[in-house]
Amino acid sequence: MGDVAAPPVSSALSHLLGEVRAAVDARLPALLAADTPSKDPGDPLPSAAREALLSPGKRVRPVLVVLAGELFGVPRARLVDVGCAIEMVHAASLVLDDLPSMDDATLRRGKPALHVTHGEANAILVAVTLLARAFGLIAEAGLHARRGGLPASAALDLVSRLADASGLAGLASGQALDLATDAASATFDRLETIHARKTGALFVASAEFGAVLGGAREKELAAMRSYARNVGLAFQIVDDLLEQAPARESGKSARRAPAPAFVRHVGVDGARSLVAELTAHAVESIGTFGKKGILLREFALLLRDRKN
Ligand code: GRG
Repeated sequence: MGDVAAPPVSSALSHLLGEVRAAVDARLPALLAADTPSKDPGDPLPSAAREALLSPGKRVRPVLVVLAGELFGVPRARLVDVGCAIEMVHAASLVLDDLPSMDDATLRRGKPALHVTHGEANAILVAVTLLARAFGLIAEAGLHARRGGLPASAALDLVSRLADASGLAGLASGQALDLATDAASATFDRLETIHARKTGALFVASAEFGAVLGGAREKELAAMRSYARNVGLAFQIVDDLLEQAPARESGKSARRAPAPAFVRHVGVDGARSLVAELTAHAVESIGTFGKKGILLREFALLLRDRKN
């Protein structure tokens, strides 16, 4: 399968990225605060949770929710909040990933990691809070279908998919396998399983969220899943390539001994070819959508060529 040439980012995608990031950044504080019954100055959790959630991330997963949903004609207003739920699970995973017992990273998004600023116990509690809030806000949308929420059956469907992406088939399992795997002896298959769960699962859930809300048929859902699985894996490998850069560029600094990564297994050139191949597979998966898939295609190429 050949490489896919990178066009410059179209103004349509560039607009969408700007709008979705702004909408997510505007919505996250309100969605989080709904979970804050009182403002007790002695309670460190609300401000720590805000710090973890609102620090400047790329908001890639909510963008994928919107791209997938808009392909099926879902209004953006229906997609942003559920994209924020995915972003909360992602933020929780970053906080946990940085803990001394995990990657032992002191920098995240270019700033001190949450356990450095708020202590380990608060960091764990923030992750639990964000995770609970993510599920809570989707459930609430299902309880308020008539007031701009979601049909209850759709909300349940999303909750179930997010649970799958978080647990024994997703993030938590991927991280446990990652920690249990010796970087030097990791097989290709093991690396694929780790990263499909650690990173791919939330990408898949994001694409599914949009497609499910758009009433996608099973064949269309399968195409979106394949796209997201390939883009997610490629995203992780690019992440590993970027992490080889100094911490001030990648924004993250891990003290843990080398983690299992494709770059170590197949070398830098091999990893770059793998990224190109996975991206080409992703683009092929959405061929079935014809011109409607153009922004998803551009998005895959943009992530392949990203520099941060
Ligand atoms: C929260 C259910 C749950 C489990 C946590 C710790 C853990 C289990 C999983 C670790 C998952 C992890 C950190 C995977 C790496 C994924 C990745 C490529 C992160 C970087 O994502 P970006 O580039 O980050 O989107 P920004 O900062 O832009 O948001």
